[in-house]
Amino acid sequence: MSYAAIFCLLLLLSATSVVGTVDGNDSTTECVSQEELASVKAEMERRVDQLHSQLHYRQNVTVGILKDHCSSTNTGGAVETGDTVFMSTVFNITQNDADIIAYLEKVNQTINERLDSLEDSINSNDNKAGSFLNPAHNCSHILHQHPQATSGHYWVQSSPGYVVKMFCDMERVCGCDEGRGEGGGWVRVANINMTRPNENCPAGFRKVTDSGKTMCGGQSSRCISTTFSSQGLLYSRVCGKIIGYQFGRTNGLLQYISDNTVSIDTSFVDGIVLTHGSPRAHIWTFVAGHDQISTINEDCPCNSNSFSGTLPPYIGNDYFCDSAHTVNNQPPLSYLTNDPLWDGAGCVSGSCCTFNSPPWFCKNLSAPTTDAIELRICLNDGIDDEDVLFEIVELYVQ
Ligand SMILES: [Ca+2]
Ligand SMILES: [Ca+2]
Repeated sequence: MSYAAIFCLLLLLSATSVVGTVDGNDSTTECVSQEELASVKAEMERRVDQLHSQLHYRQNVTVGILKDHCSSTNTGGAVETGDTVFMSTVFNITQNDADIIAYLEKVNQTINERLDSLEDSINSNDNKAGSFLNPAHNCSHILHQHPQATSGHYWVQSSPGYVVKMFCDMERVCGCDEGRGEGGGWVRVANINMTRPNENCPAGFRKVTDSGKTMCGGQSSRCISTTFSSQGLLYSRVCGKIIGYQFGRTNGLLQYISDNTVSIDTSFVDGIVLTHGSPRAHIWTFVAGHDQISTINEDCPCNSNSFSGTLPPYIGNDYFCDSAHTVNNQPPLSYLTNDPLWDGAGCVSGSCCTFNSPPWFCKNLSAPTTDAIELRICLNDGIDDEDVLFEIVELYVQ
């Protein structure tokens, strides 16, 4: 390989992010295999050594030695000291090609800066679990090996032979665990926060701004879906929260209560449904009840003992239910941004919007899986009549 080609390759290596941070709704998944990693590392180290020795040589070798070298490899033209001599030697070009030499010098400098940076990065993290060169099985593994590890981005092994950088929460993020020894080590797989500037909704979801709130809403009379990959990580627990808003006259679980043949695959609820796998396995449902205080079947099931509906067996008790309406009449057709859904706050007397202690849910799955988590907003009427919107989605697996 020619020096020019090596320099080009080095530039490419140092200028390109070979791996990406995967987080939340970032659909860009860039992985690199262990073999590729080891190969890149070995090549980096070899070239760092090579480049450093070349630079050392360039800086210290005497003009006499260079003259000898050039006279045997070049056309025997006059040589000068320093960089020009080095470049004319290495690239077999004449020192008169000043522009080329200046350009190559610039390239050379850029490569060195980036190699130094890479070298620092490699050396500083070499032996820690969850580092670039020592990826962990999962976040819990890191916490087990380093009980004082703090929350942040770590390298974990995803599908066999591949690693990916993910956010590990080392605290009891969802409050699912009693103590740090047992808790922590959750991998964040979804992180949408519409209060951040320029945050986008997943494809297909309506981006709505009203009363200073930016939200992601559904579509008329159906479920719309997005998925969050586990990056191949095996998990058996899911926790997280969704903070949402209500528009108009949502009807809770009325669709299922009216027709108990309605399956998990259709709009059995006005709300948000989390599932995994195919066929869908239920994780958690976020029900948007009609209002907080009436006792009809379109309100939250826990609002009153007089609730007469049968809940979908596929959701069991794994749900939150909330409404932003606090009066028992026809709510206005507007966005109710003054009272977020599923936050466990703003609950009026008689309401059960604290059922299951929102905002954080914790779910133990029946079996470990690597499935992506699917989020659907489901509505059974038009968005001129009702909508369910989310502002924040945070999901973790362990
Ligand atoms: Ca409805
Ligand atoms: Ca609330």
